[in-house]
Amino acid sequence: MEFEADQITLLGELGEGQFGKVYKARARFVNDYQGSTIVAVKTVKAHASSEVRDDMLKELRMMMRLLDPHPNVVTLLGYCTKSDPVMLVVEYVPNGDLLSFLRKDRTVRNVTYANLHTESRTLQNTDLISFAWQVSKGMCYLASMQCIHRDLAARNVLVGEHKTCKVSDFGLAREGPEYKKIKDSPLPLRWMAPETLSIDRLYTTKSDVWSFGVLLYEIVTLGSTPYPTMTAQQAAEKIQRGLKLQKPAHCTDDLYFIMENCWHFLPNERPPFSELSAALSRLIMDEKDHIMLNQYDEHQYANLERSAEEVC
Ligand code: ACK
Repeated sequence: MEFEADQITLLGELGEGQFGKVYKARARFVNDYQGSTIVAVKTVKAHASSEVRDDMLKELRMMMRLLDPHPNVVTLLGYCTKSDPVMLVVEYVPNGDLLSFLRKDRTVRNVTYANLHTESRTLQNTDLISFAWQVSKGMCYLASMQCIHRDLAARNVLVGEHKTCKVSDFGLAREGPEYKKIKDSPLPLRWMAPETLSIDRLYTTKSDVWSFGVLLYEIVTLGSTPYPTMTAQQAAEKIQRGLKLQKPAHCTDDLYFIMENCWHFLPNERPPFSELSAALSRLIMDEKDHIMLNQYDEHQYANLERSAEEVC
């Protein structure tokens, strides 16, 4: 649905996205509803290059191909291409990105333990496995629509009401089944599969599965940076030579098995998202905790800010 610029009232800045600022906004007449609704509006930077504008339009085109809304994928509500800057109007997801959500829990955890275990305020084992399960369902849907995300990571998942996870940021997404990258641009090296890091830069749904394994690691470690002792370049070189993330001490072998399966060197050996989703739902049903948060040692897991070194 094309919006006129005067149908959108920007209410405040949510943050800086891939292309430019993201705003909370009020939109009139969304989905034939004669009223207004709160939305998120993604804009392109004022003096963005034509390449950045093109990327935003590519994200828009990709989202338009996702015909049915899925509870675990951020829904496109409309766009405003006549305005300057161009705006993408998506559903508003109130609790921010999953990476910050997980890291915030570390702080709450420290405070609540100091205040005699008020566990209800912190994330529990089932919350975390449910996050992973929900993302796997969102990815299952994207894969079924032949959409390769290419930047799946906790920072690109949003958390909604009732701890609902929604896959977001399709800025790098491309139509599948296979996509070969032509030119260099910023790359999320620590999340990338060996075949994507290689000279071929090959992206498939199976390279999204690799990134999903890294996202699982982020969830289990409450948002730590993968391979924190290495620069992104060092990690990239080692991943191509077979390096995998080690099992966090506070997660079960069963859960690590799921993660590790995502990191088969040969893409076709990696499970499809449907299988990952089924395996995670079995863990949710399990009586036992697969992430033993009482044994979680924050000091083992560093949080590095993303930096220019991610760019190659
Ligand atoms: O962690 P955040 O609050 O969640 O900060 C980032 C920022 O914009 C830049 O991406 C937020 N954001 C992005 N898309 C949405 C959305 N659909 N609803 C709410 N916040 C969003 C994101």
